Amino acid sequence: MKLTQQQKDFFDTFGFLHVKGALKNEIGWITEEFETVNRTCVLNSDGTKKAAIVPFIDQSEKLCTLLEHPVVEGVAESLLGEDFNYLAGDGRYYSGDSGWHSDGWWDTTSKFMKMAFYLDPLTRDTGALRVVPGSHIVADQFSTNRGNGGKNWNSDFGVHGRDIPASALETQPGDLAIFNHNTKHASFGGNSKRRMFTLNLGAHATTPAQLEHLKYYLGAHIPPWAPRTHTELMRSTANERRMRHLRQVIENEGHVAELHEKKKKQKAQTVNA
Ligand SMILES: O=C(O)CCC(=O)C(=O)O
Repeated sequence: MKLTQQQKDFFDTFGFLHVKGALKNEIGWITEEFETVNRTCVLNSDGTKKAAIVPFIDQSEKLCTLLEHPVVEGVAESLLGEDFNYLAGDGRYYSGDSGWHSDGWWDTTSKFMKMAFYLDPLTRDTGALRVVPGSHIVADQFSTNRGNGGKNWNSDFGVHGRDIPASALETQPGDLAIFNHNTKHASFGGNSKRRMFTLNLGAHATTPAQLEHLKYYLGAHIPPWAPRTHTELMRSTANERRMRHLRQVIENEGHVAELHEKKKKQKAQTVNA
């Protein structure tokens, strides 16, 4: 599935895109796999409950195939180019509101985005993803993770976060909700078991600056308990088509284990000081 030029222009201009019904015919097995992963993978190694499972689709052989699914791959290629990178993603039962934030902040050198799958029908006031159109654009009001000189969008504008002017992506299961990592997003009024999972995706890095961004991204996103971006399952079951979206990440994540080790040591030093 390829997006139209209008859809691509919409995404570049407003920083998000709602592709309705794209995976409507597949949503049965996708939801079943979501539930299975959550049933079998809910505890951290210390026995506490996980808030989110990262990476998510990597836990299920069937969900791994989403990366080469003609709809997912076609939509991602339309927005990021052919050899886009798969940068993991999370899955969880969201509970309640999630406040306004960006998923990091990137200048125009690199393009990173999130593709979100919401598995229940959602409306503006029952947890649908809200986005501030155009807030991905590099401008003083939006840059930095909080934006506008460090303002907290949930409290510093004199209105409740739910009254910040925004578009709501009122999704049905099978829709794709896609947004640039810079785009300010939030949700309000969701119940205690709002099911969703995401794919983080980035354009293939072709310049030294983009490669540096990719390495920085991996260092910041790979959780300390998983010094690799993808699971063994994701990699060992990959066909050549999927490998196109894994290879550049595999080649550029070598520094992350060392980075985690360094952070661990720094933390221990701070505790012992
Ligand atoms: O659905 C939500 O409440 C917010 C999702 C979100 O913040 C994210 O996936 O980055």
